[in-house]
Amino acid sequence: NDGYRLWLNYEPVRNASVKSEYLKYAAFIGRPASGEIMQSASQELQLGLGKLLGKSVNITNSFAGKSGGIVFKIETSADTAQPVEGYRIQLSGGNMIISSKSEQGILYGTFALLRHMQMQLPVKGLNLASSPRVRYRMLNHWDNPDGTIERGYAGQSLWKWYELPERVDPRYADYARANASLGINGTVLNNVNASARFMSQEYIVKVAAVANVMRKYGIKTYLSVYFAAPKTLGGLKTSDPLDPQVRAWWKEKVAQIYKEIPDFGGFLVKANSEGEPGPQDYGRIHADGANMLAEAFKPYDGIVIWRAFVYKADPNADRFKAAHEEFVPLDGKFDPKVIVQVKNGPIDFQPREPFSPLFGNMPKTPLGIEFQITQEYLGFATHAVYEAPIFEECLDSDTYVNGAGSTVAKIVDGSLHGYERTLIAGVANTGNSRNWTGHPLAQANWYAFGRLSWDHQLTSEQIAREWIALTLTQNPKASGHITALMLRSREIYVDYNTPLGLSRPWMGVHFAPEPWQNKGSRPDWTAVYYHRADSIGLGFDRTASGSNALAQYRPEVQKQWNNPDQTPLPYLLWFHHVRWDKKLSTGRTLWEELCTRFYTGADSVVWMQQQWDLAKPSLDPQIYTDVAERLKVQRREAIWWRDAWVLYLQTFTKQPVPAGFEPPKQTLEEVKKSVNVYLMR
Ligand code: BDP
Repeated sequence: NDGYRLWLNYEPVRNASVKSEYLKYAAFIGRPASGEIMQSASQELQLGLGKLLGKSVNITNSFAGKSGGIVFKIETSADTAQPVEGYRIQLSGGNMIISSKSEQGILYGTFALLRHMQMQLPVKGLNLASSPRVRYRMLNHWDNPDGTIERGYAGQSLWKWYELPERVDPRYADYARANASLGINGTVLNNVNASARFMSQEYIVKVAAVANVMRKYGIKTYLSVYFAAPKTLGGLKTSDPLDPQVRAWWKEKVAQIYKEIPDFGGFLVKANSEGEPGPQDYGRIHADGANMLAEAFKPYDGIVIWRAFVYKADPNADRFKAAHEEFVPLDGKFDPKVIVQVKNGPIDFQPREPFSPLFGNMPKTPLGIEFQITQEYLGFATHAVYEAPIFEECLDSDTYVNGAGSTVAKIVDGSLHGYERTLIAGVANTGNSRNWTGHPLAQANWYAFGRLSWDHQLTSEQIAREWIALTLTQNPKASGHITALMLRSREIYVDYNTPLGLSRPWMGVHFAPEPWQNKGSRPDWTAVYYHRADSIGLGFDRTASGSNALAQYRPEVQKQWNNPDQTPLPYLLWFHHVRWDKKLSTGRTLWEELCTRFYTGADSVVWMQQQWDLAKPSLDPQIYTDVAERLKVQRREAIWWRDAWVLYLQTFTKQPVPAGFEPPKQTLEEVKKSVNVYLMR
């Protein structure tokens, strides 16, 4: 098993009694006359049943009166109140019926049934029904036209622009199958730091060839746009969103795209952020830019997704506050076709962040959430970090904007403010590595993102168990060890990387420890800006005595984080500058607690190795070895992180490593040297 098949392994069902139950419904696949999505569903079912049951099952459209098969049924509003993409699977008249109002729902039901069968669950009383809670469930690829991937650690881009449109890599279809199996229904093919070339006719036809594959699996294709394209590609004098020629250019551009891609999804825009062009270059506001594009989409189904990831180069500002400051005043100013896409936290995909204070504070604007699946800040493709707890923690956070229970999830799924256009996006971790994600366990992050984008009520543990059963093993003991490893992996990483609410101990590479970095072209592009270590203590004061970023939250939330004595330890240094010798709730001083976390974090990687080894007898040898070797790298790098932090912070605390922990074997200068190797050109 080289990991290529992901969670669609379709291993033969070994439990004989379960298998004979399944075989009772394997006489035929009944598919009414249909479009291409239902054809994909029937083909997938045929493939799955073939492998699971070792039987080739025919697809037929003349199944009236027959029994013993699996039948697709399109329902009308009179039959069911379920949302369009929802499905139901039931036994009726000797058949198994997969019903939905849409072909897409049938496809999702088919994958749900295959999941059920892969897990060898019983048929008796089968009644599975599910609907997505969020409308746009999408991956954002940060893939560049030259095949590189920004913050990608699993090889080169899946999209082979130089071969398209004539050669359509078969892998595109497998990518689409994997996503559809989770309910993902949109994909942005190119990096938010976008190239204007995607707006050219040459590239539009390439994109159309990819979209033709995605369409068969109910996935819409989107593009990131370069805001200055009217100038650079169109030859206009300006890209000012209020200029009539610019507006006409975008209208024509969108029309040109729809000619080639009739179901085109829309645009994703990063504007006036990290050097990207945008409406502010012309003295306009974000809403001017977004609304101009929305106008171009008026005749079509497509949407404009405008990112709120902005922070200006102001030496006195707290970056934490930037998005809220810029976007809250724009609430109510966006066209209804615009969704504002907000990163889960206020800074940037850190191992742990409080939820973004934008959630709940723009009630008149649909806010989508953006998570990062690729492990930019989570050890690239060598550290095992199961991300579902990160997603879950944010979605479950209570913003209190409409009283208790106003969770981020309820804002994102539209139920709190009545948004109809709702969105969850994940920055993809895929590449052309044979196993798609580099680290075999990183597949679980793609899986978890997809499952949560469909249903944010699923728990991290449920999803982990499911993924393990589909992908690695169904042996209960082995599954227990791997579940334990996965569920603790994020806290372990946080402990050796950024404990107690530290953040961003990096410069540009986001790989090696650099908490000492104090030189950058702007203050918020240094590490010291974030942790603020000095002879007195550590952490960023964001209370009223500091930047007062806390004021961007509701009083109930402020109360949780305002008082350093009551702030939960995971968030402590996000909001407070704490004295080195302050006693924490654990009974240890800040310095002792930090050391405890750095050391136990790094040592816990050994525990992860043990869990993985205990599962070995039930694992495919190739996957076992791959993960075991990556865990060795993780162990070595966790010690590196620990030593870097401990030695660096000692230059402020002047205190020894607490008793019971062995002081680092290397000096700070030696660690810095070894880090510099990774930063050399
Ligand atoms: C940061 C990445 C950078 C992205 C940026 C973004 O370091 O590469 O371009 O986010 O989201 O995390 O636009």
